[in-house]
Amino acid sequence: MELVSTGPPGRLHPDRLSGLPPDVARPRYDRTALRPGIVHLGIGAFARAHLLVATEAALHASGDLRWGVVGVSLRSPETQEALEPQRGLYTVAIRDADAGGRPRESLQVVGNLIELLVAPRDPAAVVARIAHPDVRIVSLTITEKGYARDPLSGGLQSDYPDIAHDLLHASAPRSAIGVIVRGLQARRSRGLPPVTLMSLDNLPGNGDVLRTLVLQFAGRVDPQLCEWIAADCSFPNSMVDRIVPRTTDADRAAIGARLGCADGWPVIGEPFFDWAVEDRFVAGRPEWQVGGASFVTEAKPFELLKLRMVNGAHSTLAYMGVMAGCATVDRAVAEPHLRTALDRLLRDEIAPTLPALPGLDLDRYRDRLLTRFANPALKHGTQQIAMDGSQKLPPRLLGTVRDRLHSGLPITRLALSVAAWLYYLGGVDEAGQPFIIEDPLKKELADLLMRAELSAAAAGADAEQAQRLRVRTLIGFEPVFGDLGSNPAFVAVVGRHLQSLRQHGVISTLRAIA
Ligand code: CS2
Repeated sequence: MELVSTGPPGRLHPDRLSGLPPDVARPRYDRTALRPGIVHLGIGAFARAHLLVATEAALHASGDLRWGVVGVSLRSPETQEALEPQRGLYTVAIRDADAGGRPRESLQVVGNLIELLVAPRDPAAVVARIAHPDVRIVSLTITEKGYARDPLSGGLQSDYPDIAHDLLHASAPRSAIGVIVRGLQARRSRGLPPVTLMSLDNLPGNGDVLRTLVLQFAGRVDPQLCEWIAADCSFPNSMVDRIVPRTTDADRAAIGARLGCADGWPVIGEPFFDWAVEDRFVAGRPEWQVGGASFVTEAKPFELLKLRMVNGAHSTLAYMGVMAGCATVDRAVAEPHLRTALDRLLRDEIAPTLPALPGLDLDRYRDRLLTRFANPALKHGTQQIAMDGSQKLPPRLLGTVRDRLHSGLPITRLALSVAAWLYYLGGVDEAGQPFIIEDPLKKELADLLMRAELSAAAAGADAEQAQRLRVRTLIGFEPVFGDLGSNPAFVAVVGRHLQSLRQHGVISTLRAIA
């Protein structure tokens, strides 16, 4: 008699799917027939709560099983280690509260993740996957810092250690751009058709950014490869939106209890889902519209809307929230002064910079955004959003600042968001609790803060002059602020806010500019 495997004891596993509670959604297609149509680089929580959920809906609706996902981690083996024993199955928990404020949650086990690779462990396997005949799309969620993009020129940072390594060594690439180009090189040398390269990161023109970097890298490797990629592969821009807080051990325990078996890495998300993607797929795509995607001719206006409204507001709440002792976003927006200030920032300074989009009601968008932030079931950590500020400020806040300065419009509230980041970089909240700053430019930022203090001290007893020097030094940091450092109006207003934050704290400062 053949033994039926049930996987590791008590663990989510294909053999346990039929025994899950009836209210847990699960794959209704033959998982064993899935083909590896998509290679996704950066298989973290966001992709698993967004792209893969839309892909699951498409698989259910169309029965087209060419769109299984190969998930690649570019750094840590944690996702693979958690999901391999589950054969790639994992749970998505969608959480909000009912009208009475009681938390509610719906669970779905997603089945389209068919293989997990860890690039540092086996880079050749990742390159081989991209060069697999069944693969049609390579997608990415590698966060802003994963692109190795020079903040000033917008081009490839070729002295970035992983890029420098990947340019020199054809095998064993480490960077996302290196992995992609080596994968495309292998495809071309095997005579395989081109693929679509799709960035899902929070960058304006994310597809265009990816295209520039990939072509620059490929041009250094082989000009003919570069021409082939430029002519035959496509790089659609896209806007993605779903709040996905980091999974905690308490989430794992609660979800495991509902499933009746353990899930090593479930993901949490809000009910809201938005995805506008340019319909430029050279080798086909899943029917993602059934999972909530809109196919558009131009995604940039949607990206601008989302980055400036959702992410600009998020970063503002994060820096002010951390400093004022609000550990989660819902607690930050429950603070009346913060909520009012955020509402006015969105309405008065951000919304007027956005291009009109047919059918979009910005007031409703703003109201819905504040409701999303108030979701008490998400427990989205302000520190999680606060990380990588040097990468996030330019696309989220500084573009808006530039547009308004260019039109001679006031930037009082935007400048306060910028000052809140500088205030946060001090590393101690208003209750005196120190915290760790996570940022790829952490060392540069620490040096900068030190330089700012030294120049302030050198200015002697005049406190105002010292403050001006401090702020000028900080805003003179070109990788973040670019030319804004030489704009006296910007420097002056950020300086005033920073001084107020340091002297009176977040809430009193907000009260004063109400
Ligand atoms: C957040 C985003 O962590 C962050 O920086 O602002 O991840 C945000 O939750 C998503 O972009 C929402 O779509």
